[in-house]
Amino acid sequence: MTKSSPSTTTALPPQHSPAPHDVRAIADLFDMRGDFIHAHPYGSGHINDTYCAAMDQAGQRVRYVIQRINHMVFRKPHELMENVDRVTRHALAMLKAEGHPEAYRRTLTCIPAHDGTSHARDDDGNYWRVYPFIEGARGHDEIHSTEQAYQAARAFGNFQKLAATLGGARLHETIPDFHHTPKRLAALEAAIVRDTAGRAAEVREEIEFARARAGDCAQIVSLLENGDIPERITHNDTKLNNVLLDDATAEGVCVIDLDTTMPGCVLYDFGDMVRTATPTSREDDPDPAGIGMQLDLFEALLRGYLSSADFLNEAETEYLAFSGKLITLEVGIRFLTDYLEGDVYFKTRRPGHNIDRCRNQFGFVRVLEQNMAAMERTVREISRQVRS
Ligand code: ADP
Ligand code: GN1
Ligand code: MG
Repeated sequence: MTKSSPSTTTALPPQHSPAPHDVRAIADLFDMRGDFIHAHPYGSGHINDTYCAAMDQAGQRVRYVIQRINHMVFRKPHELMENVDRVTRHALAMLKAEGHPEAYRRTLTCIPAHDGTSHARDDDGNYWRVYPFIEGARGHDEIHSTEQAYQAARAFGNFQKLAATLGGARLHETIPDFHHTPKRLAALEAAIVRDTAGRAAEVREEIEFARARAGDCAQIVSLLENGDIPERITHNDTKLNNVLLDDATAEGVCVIDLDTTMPGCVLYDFGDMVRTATPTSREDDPDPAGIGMQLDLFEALLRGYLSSADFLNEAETEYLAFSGKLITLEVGIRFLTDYLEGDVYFKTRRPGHNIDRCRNQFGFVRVLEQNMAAMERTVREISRQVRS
């Protein structure tokens, strides 16, 4: 079964977005080698402010992504951009070394600011960066075929494989403890106590749902702590719309949104693919009652991921099925926490958006629990096939 309604990323600005920025003035801070034509808000990311800008370069129209880094979320933008710069330069060097004919379409590359650095600050203290717009490909909020699932997962696996060859110092942790699920649960408990927005009483059921799964929250973190699972460089935000698939062939062309690329655990990356690619409803569907899980897409993700991520150890392989449930639980906990805190972290486009998202995620956790045995069987079968 595949999803029916076509949907790619939308261009709607979020409800509480700041007044539109003067993107022409921002473009002027960078070495764009062109004349500004226009820009509009772009994509459906929950964190940064993203614009698609058209420039005239000596008579040729060229598009760029101009992005404001959300520095309330990423408290050290310099460190973040140092990571992005290192990872993207490394990717470009590898692509060029293998003689790839479209190296600049296969990785993000930073357009330098006039001082040669990879980002610039505006007069309001905002941090900005510019990437070439990857043409002929797009990020999807939902997918429609097993081929798309396979290709997306293969691209994220390739990204991890490439990151493993990055030399030099350990990458900065752009958000400390980003996937420390027990600490996410502790943050929820603290938000319940503060009850800043006076909403705790209306979400008792969701709070109990999360508390009942405290044991699950600790699972991967303890395997990391006891060394059964190694630390690797991971992407940490592998939702489906963070990989651009070729419009014509569905091939995973470019992994984007590198803000959380840092030391982590591969399972959270695979899990987030499961969370975003296999449900039958969207992340913010307010009615999770009818939500289902598409096992054929799970199998395709697995095949795609294992086709490139050929370095997994036994424990990593064993927890692939569980990882989808864990990150769905974690993201649901984060939406619930943000709802209690008055919607300060994730962009929201309507009142109650975060609690709708939370209910959807928790609904999907239940569905994954019901499907766990089948998913584990699939992992055993496919990993045996891939290894032999
Ligand atoms: P956020 O952190 O807010 O999710 P992203 O970096 O994921 O921001 O960008 C938001 C959206 O913009 C993406 O989902 C994708 O659709 C689009 N996008 C980002 N970078 C590019 C790019 N270089 N080329 C084409 N589209 C892009
Ligand atoms: C955010 O930036 P975006 O929209 O790709 C969030 C992820 C969540 C996701 C939930 C830095 O991802 O961690 O899983 O929303 N990114 C950050 O959709 O918090
Ligand atoms: Mg994104």
